[in-house]
Amino acid sequence: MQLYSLCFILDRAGSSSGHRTGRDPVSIIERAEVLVTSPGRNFVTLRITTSDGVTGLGDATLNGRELSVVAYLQEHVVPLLIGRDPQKIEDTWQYLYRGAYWRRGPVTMAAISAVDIALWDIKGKITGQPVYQLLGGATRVGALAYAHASGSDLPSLFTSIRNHLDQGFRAIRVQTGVPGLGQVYGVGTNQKVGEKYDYEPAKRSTVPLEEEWDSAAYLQHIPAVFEAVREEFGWSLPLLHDAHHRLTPNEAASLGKSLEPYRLFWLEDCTPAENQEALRRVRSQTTTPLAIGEVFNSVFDYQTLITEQLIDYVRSAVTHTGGISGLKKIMDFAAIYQIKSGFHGPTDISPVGQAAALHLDLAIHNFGIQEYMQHSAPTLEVFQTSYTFENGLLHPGDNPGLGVEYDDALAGTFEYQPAYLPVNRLALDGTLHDW
Ligand code: KDG
Ligand code: MG
Repeated sequence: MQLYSLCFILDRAGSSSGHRTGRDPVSIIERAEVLVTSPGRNFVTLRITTSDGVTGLGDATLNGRELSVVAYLQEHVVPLLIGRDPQKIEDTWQYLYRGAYWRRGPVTMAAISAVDIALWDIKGKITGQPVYQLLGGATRVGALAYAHASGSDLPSLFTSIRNHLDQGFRAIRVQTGVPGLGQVYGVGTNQKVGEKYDYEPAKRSTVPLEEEWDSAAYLQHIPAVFEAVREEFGWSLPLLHDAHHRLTPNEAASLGKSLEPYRLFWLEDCTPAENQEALRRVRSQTTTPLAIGEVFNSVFDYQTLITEQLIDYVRSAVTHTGGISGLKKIMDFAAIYQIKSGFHGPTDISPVGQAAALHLDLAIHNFGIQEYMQHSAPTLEVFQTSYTFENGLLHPGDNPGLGVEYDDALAGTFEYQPAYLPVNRLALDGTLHDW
């Protein structure tokens, strides 16, 4: 059963749009539905339908806060869409962002993202072009993807890396357990040869699971892990690592330094970056490349980081930064400072969000790498995608629009289930720690 679905159907053409930005539209937005499904994990999708019957899909999934975006869309965005010209993507973006008074924030920006992505999908279908063509066309043959490999210990980590290399990945994110700690976020346990790694969704429960954390034990352990991985897999394999915002700037600087000998592709989210100036400390101390931004939602979150070149990669998702239009603005700004993309692509970005990222990956010049965590089989039955993964590269396909179809009947069989990301507390004394 689909719990949340809302349609606004217009009865008088153009009556609710009230905007005057050019000629009368050929078609108008007639309906917008907020769809929630949970094929293994929760996804929120916006489907916009025009008066000509063209539909577009947008991803509005905000992990662990899904229903707040549902409400924002249903109560405050969908009524504004009805009667608008579906072709006016930029005007609609500005209308929802600049016109809202309350700007930015993850909920608002996820909602704007969904509208923007759906309108790009519609424009693609109206023009008969894949979205990347509308963004200027391909500037590469495919987007280099990185996989998530992990293990509680070195043998299981190596198995996981081999599994991903066997699948054709040419860049690997490496996460491991930490001696003395129990379950560590992002680390799969006891993987068998050939087994697909998928630590998501975090075990579903109505309150967040609590995990233990110890920064000193982690800082002591990680360099030895990369030394062992380099010894086993050589020096040409791009390796990435995610610190999940858990370190102080000084600890992050120390980790960056200690990882320099292993030549990482990037160190991600080394410290919480609400305080952008804190990255000056890290940057001045290490040449390990830095990636930040999966929790950011606007260009202002990056302003200091980009203008002072404190990072090397923008980690945002299309789904959380105002869609293709929002993230393209950030990437154009970043390009001036030689900062590249590394768009967020875990399984809580829906296949619609992932497809949107791939179109942008193909089109922008300052592409760096694309995260590709691979959705579960049930998710890919609900969201049928045209993107391909070959020889380590992702391609969005050449279907008009984004290239994703949504199976309503199947989606309706997966009911929303409350689920949270875990929180972590210090092993020493239980103090709640940074993500
Ligand atoms: O919703 C949060 C997850 O998407 C995030 O924790 C995964 O850190 C992550 C990553 O790099 O993909
Ligand atoms: Mg991350």
